[in-house]
Amino acid sequence: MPKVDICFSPELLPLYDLRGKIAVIVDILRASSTIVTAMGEGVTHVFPVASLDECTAYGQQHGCLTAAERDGVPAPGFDLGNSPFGFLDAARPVRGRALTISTTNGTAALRRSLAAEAVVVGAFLNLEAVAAFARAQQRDVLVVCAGWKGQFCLEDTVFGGALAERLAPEFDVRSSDATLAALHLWQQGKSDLSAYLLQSAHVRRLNSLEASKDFEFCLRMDAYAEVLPMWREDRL
Ligand code: 3SL
Repeated sequence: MPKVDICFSPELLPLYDLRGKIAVIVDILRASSTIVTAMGEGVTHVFPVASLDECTAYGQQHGCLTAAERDGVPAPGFDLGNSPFGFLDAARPVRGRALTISTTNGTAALRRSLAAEAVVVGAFLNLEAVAAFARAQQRDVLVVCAGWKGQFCLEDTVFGGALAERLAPEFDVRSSDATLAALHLWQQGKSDLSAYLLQSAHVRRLNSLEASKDFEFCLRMDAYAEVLPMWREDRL
């Protein structure tokens, strides 16, 4: 039976063997939610990159939209920051465009997970798309939480619990303490996810940056239930 495991921080990735597994990269606030939104709104493909210099270079090389964030605020010199609402702005249509994006934690976590058999981007916005892919593949799943600068983040872990709940009982969600813990957190918070996650450090950071509407948006369950950003060669 395939298994669901959860890596609480990219710093812990060296402890995991990604080979043969599906890596689900999750940065609920906000990189994975933003990438799902971008593709749901018609962005053709995404180059997630770790550094701002790479983001500039990819933008020039591919003539694509550029988006970048550092420490929760848009990095200067790019078309967009890391808000999903940047891709919902009728004044700047994104349909048919390609995108390169660099964020503090999310895109770096993805680049560090490329040894997996399949690398997909997960968010509450596309939870069912991720679950359906895992069911179809019947492979072990490792949820890679982007966290914050190497530290644990509640919202990413709670996503892991939500995914585990959807995959049980077809998948083993009981033999990893990390998955058990994530399931407990999800079950604790799911009846009012917004109130539950309001306690998290990242939400406080976003609120202080006046990005609280992003928070509510990123919790919209299955709003893009058909969207599954997946790594292929050099892009999503
Ligand atoms: O760290 C990241 O990748 C970002 O998602 C952080 S923030 O939501 O833009 O603050």
